[in-house]
Amino acid sequence: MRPETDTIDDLTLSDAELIAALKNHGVSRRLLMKVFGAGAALSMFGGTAAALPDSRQGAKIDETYGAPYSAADNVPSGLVDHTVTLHIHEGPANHSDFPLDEDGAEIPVETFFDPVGLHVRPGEVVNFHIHNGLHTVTSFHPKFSEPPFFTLPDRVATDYGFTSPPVTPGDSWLYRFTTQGVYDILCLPHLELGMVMRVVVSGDSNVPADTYGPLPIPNAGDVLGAPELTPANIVSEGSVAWEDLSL
Ligand SMILES: [Cu+2]
Repeated sequence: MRPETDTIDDLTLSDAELIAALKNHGVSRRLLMKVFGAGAALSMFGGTAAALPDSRQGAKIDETYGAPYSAADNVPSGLVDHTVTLHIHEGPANHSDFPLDEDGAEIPVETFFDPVGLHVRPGEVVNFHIHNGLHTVTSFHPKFSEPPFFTLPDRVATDYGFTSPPVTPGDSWLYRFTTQGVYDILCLPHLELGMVMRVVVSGDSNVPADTYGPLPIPNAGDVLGAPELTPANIVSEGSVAWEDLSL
C-alpha cells in the first residue's frame, strides 16, 4: 500500500526517501528539477536507484499492480528471489492432447508459465519474465472477470486481486507475495488455452490447505488439477517445471 504521507510537503522524509516516494508516484522530471535541482532529478532517472536502501526499492512494488520493467529497463539486482518465464510455443508440444478445443481436438500451440508451480516464502519477490508472446500475470479474483465471456472465482489468499499490465518479450513484472496461502494465476489472453499456474506462499515446510476445489474452466482446470500442483507437492519440490506436469 502506498503511504499517503509521501508528498513533497512532507519534510520529515530524507532526500533519498523523498526521491523514492516521488518516483513511486510518477512525478515529472521538471518538478523534480524545481524541487531538488538538476543533479538529483537526473540521477533519479538515470538508474541510480541501487543507491537507495533496499526497503525503499521494495516499496515500489504495488500490492495490486506490482512493478513493470520494460525490456530496456534493468531490474534492480538483489530484489528478485524467483523467476518465472512466460512462453507461447507453436509446433511440437510438451504435452500431447493439450490444449483441446471445444470439439476435443488438440490445438497446436502451448502457452505456459515455467515453472508452473512455485513455492515462495512470505515477503519474497517473483520476477515474471516474458520469453515471447503477449501476456498478463493476473490473479484468480472476481475483479478481473469479463462477463459474459468468463467469470473468475476467488482463488487467492488475500482479500484483493492483483495483475500486471499486458507485457511483451523481454519485459519483466515483479510481484511481492506477503500473505501465506495458495494463489492461482492466469494469463488473460490465454486463459482458454490453459495458461495458468499456482504459487504457494508459506514459511519453510508449512503446507497451506487447498480449499479451492476443481476449476470449471477447460484446459485451465486440467493444469490446476494436475497431481504435481497440490500445495503439498509444490512445497516439497520447491518448483514444478511445465514439462514435468502430468496432462
Ligand atoms: Cu499468455
